[in-house]
Amino acid sequence: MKTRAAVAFAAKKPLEIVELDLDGPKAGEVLVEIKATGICHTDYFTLSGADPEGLFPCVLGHEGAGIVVDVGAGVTSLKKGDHVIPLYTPECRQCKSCLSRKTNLCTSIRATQGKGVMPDGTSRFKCDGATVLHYMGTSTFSNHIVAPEIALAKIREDAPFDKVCYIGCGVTTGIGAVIWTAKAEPGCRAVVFGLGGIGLNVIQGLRMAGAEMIVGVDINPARKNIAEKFGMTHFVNPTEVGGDIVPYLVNLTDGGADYTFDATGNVTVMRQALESCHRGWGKSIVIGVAPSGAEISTRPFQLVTGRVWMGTAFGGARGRTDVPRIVDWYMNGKINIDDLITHKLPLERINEGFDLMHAGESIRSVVEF
Ligand code: NAD
Ligand code: AHE
Ligand code: ZN
Repeated sequence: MKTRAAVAFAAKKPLEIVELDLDGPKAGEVLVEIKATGICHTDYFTLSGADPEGLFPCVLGHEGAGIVVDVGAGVTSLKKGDHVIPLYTPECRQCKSCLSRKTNLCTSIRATQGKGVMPDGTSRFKCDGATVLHYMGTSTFSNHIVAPEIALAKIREDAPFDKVCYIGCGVTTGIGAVIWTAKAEPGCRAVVFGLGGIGLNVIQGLRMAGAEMIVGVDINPARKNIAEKFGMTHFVNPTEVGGDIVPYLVNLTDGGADYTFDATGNVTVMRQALESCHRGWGKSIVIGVAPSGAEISTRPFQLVTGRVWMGTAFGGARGRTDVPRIVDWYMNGKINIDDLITHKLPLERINEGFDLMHAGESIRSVVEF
């Protein structure tokens, strides 16, 4: 079939809207019509050329929602007409990682996913006869995709696509980092670095967890009002703090935070986040994705004295199990998504979504097909 997609033909180039050929679903695969997709900073990270796994040409996008159009042989858990959210972290429930119950990082198709192909080693996309690669197993910047059954969460049919697409990454990553990775408890004190599409969901998760103090740190002063609306109790602009931000935050949190979160992708900030944790028990959670070659560092003393450095992918969520629950939270008014979707764009204007992100004007831009 033919479909319309925003294709990244090369790093650092604007996406081009083209008609692609899409092969139908093979065994274990599903054809989905994508109705809406968010634009996450990670899409920009890959487009910028900083992603060591970035391959071109490809169809970016990993924050979508849509409707099942067709299923391949052997697919049992989904049927035509089901509403779904594609999962860049699948949940096969059979691999060593899924069975361990210690991680959400299903490993069953990670190798082929990272090479931009389906589990059989081939791509379903073509442009004028030439292969175009998938991205994160999702490629939600295409109006239609093929994805493995295990990489699709079935969701309720009354959930609006233009809002719940954000659960495909940002909402789940931010809230999950608090409740599943940090396991933050009522009364805790936390610092969130980076108040964008992910960090504001960390703040929302901390409020849900009953945090007593939620400090937000961002170089963009425009983030203060929206972060307060989501539960931030104190705002810190590092450019306004004279000198090192770490002692400032340690003092503000009375000895250091119980939990800190990096949602910037900046390795200097990641170190500040670790060192702003409380001696003896503070946990620092790395969410941000950093460029090829970037490394984190600190004095081992920081860890010897009890701070814990950890990371999270997709907030520790097990997609097929947890994503439908998060959709319910949204539909029941337990979480706020609407106020974070600041811009809506048609596919033809998708590059403006990246411009708005860079200008610090958008929290999330959503493309509707
Ligand atoms: P975003 O662009 O919406 O937000 C980033 C925020 O960080 C902005 O508000 C920006 O002003 C702020 N910032 C930048 N530099 C800063 C600094 N030095 N100090 C303080 N604040 C600073 O991006 P996003 O979509 O929220 O993504 C955030 C990061 O999380 C990215 O690195 C992204 O790739 C990553 N990410 C990781 C996962 C995961 O599963 N681990 C999931 C989604 C996104
Ligand atoms: N290809 C990148 C990896 C980037 C990365 O860590 N991605 C996160 C999701 S970011 C979503 O916005 C993730 O899921 N990581 C686990 C995994 O298996 O990739 C690189 O840096 O190599
Ligand atoms: Zn993302």
